[in-house]
Amino acid sequence: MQQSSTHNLTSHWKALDAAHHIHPFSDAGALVREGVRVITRADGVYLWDSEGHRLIDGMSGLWCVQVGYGNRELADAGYEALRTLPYYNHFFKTTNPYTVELAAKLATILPAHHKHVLFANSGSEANDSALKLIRYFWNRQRRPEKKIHLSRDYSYHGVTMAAASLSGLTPMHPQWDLPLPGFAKVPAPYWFGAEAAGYGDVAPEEFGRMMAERLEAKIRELGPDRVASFSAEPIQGAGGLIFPPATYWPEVQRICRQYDVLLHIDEVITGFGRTGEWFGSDTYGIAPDVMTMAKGLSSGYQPISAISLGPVMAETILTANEELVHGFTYSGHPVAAAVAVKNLEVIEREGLIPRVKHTIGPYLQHRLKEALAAHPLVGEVRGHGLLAAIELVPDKPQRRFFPRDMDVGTRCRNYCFASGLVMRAIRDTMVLAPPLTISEPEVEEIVTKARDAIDRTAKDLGKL
Ligand code: PXG
Repeated sequence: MQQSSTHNLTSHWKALDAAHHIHPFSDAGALVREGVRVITRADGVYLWDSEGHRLIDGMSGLWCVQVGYGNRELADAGYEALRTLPYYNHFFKTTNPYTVELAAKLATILPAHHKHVLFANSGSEANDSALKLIRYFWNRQRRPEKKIHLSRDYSYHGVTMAAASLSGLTPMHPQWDLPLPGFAKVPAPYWFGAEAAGYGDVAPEEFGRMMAERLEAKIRELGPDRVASFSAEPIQGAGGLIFPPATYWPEVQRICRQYDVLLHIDEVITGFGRTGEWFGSDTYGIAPDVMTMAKGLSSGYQPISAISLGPVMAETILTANEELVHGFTYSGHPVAAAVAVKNLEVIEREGLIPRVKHTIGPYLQHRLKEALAAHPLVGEVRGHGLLAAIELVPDKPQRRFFPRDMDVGTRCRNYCFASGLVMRAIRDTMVLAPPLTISEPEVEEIVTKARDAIDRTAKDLGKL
């Protein structure tokens, strides 16, 4: 590289990116026209781009950097494993210290007596694997007709053929002729959107029960003998941060038990302290039959995911007396496992989870409500732990939305970026999920910048 200034390097990288790199979830033509931002460095809760601009990362990357960027201990753990055992697999009656340590550590923190795990490399692979294990379970139980996988509208479970089929975000389907056969959806417990969706002005508790009843009705409609599983995030993340009313999960669990439907909980976003407990299942008192996790497992420092099994599924698989014909080249990769072990140690030693539960989580929620709940553009500020959402709406007293083509959320997101804040827009819901290590002054910076971006958006719309 001959370029002497950062600016020259920036245009060099942008040109290479435009020429050769296809981005996830992006319009390639528009990206080339509008250009990309080159992120070159990160530390704590901050990112820097190639032109030296600093951004505060209100999203922990993609909901994953629990311990913040630049953690030296995680880097050293990875380096040590890279030098000692950069790769080996688990196929030929072999294992390695890093992977077994991680499995054993997970067994001490997982909910609902989960003591066995399989490893994969992404949330999508974990969910794909979970569905295969569910199918295998029912085959072993000699109930092969139980094959339908239920999940919810607005859910996000990943992009493989099965995980995208499971996902309820409808734009994920038409380009790929999905969902595959054998997938069905039920509505999400999205109380803020209930009125706009035609459910009327129901109280959250009542709405939680109504949505659980929808699950029961769907199981009866399809036939309990045909329904294999219900997959759900404890709190729906990429679908717009949907926090279920308190009445929802107890009813859903009762229904799954009553109809012999396996409960698959997707903890890819809600795991590893995000809600102030190890898992969202702990927060909501959920006992999953099978659970999937990724992201915060390694704080995103390495690609690794896991599938854990409760006693019922574990017993069936462990006593099958036949080869389980599944596994990836990189299942339980030693370097990724070493980083994940260190990550869990840091989360525990630094008390990050009690911090989310008792101090920094409540602080973020309180400050966002204080700064934004009365704002004329804001319909609701909701959150739990270090997950928060701000609904931008046209008429404050009513739970109604802007027309989609106004793209109010994107406008606000662009103002955030311009002022050095990464805040995600999901439709017109602004979303925050900062690192678990964030300090109070850093929360203040997010709140000030978010408020400023929402003010500017409101002014554009003639609402301020
Ligand atoms: N389950 C959940 C709940 C997720 O949030 C996945 C599975 C898939 O994980 P992988 O590692 O295969 O990407 C996810 C991923 C967003 C966004 O913009 C969210 C995710 C991924 C990319 C973007 O909110 N979540």
